[in-house]
Amino acid sequence: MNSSLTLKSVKVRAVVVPLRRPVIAGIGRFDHWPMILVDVETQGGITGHSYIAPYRAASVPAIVTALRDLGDTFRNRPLAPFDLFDAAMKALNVDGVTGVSTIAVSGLDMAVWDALAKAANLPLAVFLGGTPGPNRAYNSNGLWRHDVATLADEARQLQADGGFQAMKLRLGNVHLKDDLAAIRAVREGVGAGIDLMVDFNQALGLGDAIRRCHELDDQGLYWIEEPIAYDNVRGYVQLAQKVRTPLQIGENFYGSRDFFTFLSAGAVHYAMADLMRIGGVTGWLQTAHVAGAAGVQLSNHLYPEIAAHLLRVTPTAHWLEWVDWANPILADPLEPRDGLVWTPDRPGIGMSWNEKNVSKYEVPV
Ligand code: SMN
Ligand code: MG
Repeated sequence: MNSSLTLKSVKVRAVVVPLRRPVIAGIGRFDHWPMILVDVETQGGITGHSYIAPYRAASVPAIVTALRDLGDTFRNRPLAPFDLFDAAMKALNVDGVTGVSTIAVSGLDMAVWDALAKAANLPLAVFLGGTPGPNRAYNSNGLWRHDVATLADEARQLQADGGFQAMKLRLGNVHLKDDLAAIRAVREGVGAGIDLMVDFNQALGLGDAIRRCHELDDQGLYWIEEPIAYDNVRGYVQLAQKVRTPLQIGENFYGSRDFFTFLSAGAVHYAMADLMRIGGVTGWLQTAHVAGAAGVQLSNHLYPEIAAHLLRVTPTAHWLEWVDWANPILADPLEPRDGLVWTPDRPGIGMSWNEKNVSKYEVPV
């Protein structure tokens, strides 16, 4: 083994960047976007980068502590992501294999894969056996549960900002008429031809969800996302049997086993994986191959910079969720064109920090 490909140290910093449009959804309101920046330094001098966006600023210290501990634990270990993933999950087993444990392991894992692909001088997608190329994307940068009067304009902006023909609207109003008004406003803004996904962010109880999904079934929606609590397997099984519009779930799955649990119960139409919860690149690959075997189409949740590589090696790759929230701290942000996000033709994930802005937004941890 090339001894330069060993882990020397893990540097962890935190930033809080402003959001152009506050995130307002069934799970809460977020005005700023905290991110933990992970730099895995290797003996050979190559540094791998990743970031974790844990929504809540108050959650940052716990994840940073876990990441620093993983860095100390695996100092001088070979940069072998499968082995590190396995050892790290086992080490954190006593804290439970969801939540902070998986989030920290995911951050380490993505940066390790980045360093390895950089050592091979290949974009991550190529390192993993695929090709760089276009990913069909929907714009998720807005259409939160704001005042309905703002939605048509915002939809037009989302369409223009990258040539998108698909976008996601957040629903979960108390009354059906308000959800219908929101759908109507978006279509007034950008026409009926776009693919419109809707996301309830777990806002409904099971009975209300059955009712609301039926009421929306003739709206021509592309998918209905997370109508009920994310971990209600039995509820999703019942919904999956009853609704005509495909359901989308998975952004809150912790690890590939959660996906397998929902899949084998018959709860999944479409699936998505969030890189900080699914287990980074390693967890994504495990999940993607189970999804491939099942023929279930897989999208990403957030982290478009990494998804632009991983969807290229996903047998049932579906949509790339485009958000630009990390752009302020990135040196080379991705630029969607014609509704497509291309894999960057740079070694590794192809993501480096805009250090000037990192200093500007850095918070102590
Ligand atoms: C979402 C909610 C909250 C923060 C980020 C993203 C949403 C989505 O569930 O699927 O985009
Ligand atoms: Mg969602």
